[in-house]
Amino acid sequence: MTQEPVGMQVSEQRHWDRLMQMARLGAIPGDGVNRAALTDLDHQARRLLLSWALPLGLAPSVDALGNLFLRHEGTDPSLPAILTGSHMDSQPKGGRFDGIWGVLAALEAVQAIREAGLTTKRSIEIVAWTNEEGGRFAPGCMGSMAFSGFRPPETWDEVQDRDGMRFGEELARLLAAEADIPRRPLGFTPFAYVEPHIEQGPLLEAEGLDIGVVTGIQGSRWFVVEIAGKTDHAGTAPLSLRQDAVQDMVRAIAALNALTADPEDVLRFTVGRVEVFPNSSNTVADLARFSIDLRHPDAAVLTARGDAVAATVEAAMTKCRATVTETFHALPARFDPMVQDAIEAASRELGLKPKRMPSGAFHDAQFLVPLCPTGMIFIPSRGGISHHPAEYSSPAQVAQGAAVLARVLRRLADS
Ligand code: HGY
Ligand code: MN
Ligand code: MN
Ligand code: MN
Repeated sequence: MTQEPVGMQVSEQRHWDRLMQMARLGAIPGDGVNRAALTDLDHQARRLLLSWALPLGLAPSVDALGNLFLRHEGTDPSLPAILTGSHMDSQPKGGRFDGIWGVLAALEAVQAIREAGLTTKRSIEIVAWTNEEGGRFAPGCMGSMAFSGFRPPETWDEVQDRDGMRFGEELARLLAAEADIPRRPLGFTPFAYVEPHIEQGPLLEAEGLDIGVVTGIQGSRWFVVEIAGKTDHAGTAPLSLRQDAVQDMVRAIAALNALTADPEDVLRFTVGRVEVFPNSSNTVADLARFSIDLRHPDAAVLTARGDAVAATVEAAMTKCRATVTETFHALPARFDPMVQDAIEAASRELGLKPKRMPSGAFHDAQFLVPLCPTGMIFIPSRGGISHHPAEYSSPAQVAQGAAVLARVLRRLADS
């Protein structure tokens, strides 16, 4: 138990049990999770969350993007609420904590406040954002981007997953399955937003510290590159006459590696998804499609490198035609000092060791920054591992993070 002088009791056992029960939805070998957005597993995870939240008296609601809210009513419901939470969807070969810990920590923190018989002036809304990962439907952060007005909700209706399912149809299926949950308009302005999330990096563990007081998030840009050639017979077509989409893709990626070479090793460049059609060993490919994930903390560098992607790919083409589409652009974000100070103070009050640090991963919080004072609480990730089945934070660490959040929520909700 994390002792709370003010009467709030975060229950380590209850919180851990819920995390492990949720991890069974989409469990994969090695203690991992594969729970993509808008799948039946996602539906089941939302129902499991509701089964814990509704008996507490939290009021559920869902908006047009499927963002799910659970409201703890304050003594003055007219005041802008405190928003807290994260996402429930995972990477295809993800872990048991990325995203979902933030949602369950918010539930645990609000439950600790209510069980202590404490009221708060402002209401507190727990949120589970739709499709943060972008693993099934790219890009990520669709729910928080639509909520914050960054993109209109219909932007992604036609986005398809690898089975040809459309985002708009899958979203409609989810909303139909949750017809029993009251609807709410898309978007509102919170008083503040606090997102608990695992660090997904090695710093806290390496320095023996407990809580990350996140100062900001680096910028991210996603692109999809399509290279169109011509199918040909692998045994008869002369190499000199081929329009081989795979060969030109290889040239394009080599050229992008040169564009993104960075002696300081700050820039991040990832080709995580490659698709080849018709994907037959004895047919020259006429279509190659690959993803680009580019990240840097400096907006100018991210702009310069990202804006050069299309020209770099074009210049690498020998016989094929390339199209480059940008699907995601999140600017570097800086978190509000007031929220950072509240997280640091709560950590120290609990005898924990905090560290101010940036986030290499993007988060829904990035899109709340223009809307309201925003901050994030990190807990350590064992070995810095994430987006991997071995992702792990201990029962004590998840409970400590929830205890810090409970104090931060109370402080903000009474301000
Ligand atoms: O990709 C990211 O940075 C986040 O973890 N989804
Ligand atoms: Mn995440
Ligand atoms: Mn993630
Ligand atoms: Mn995130």
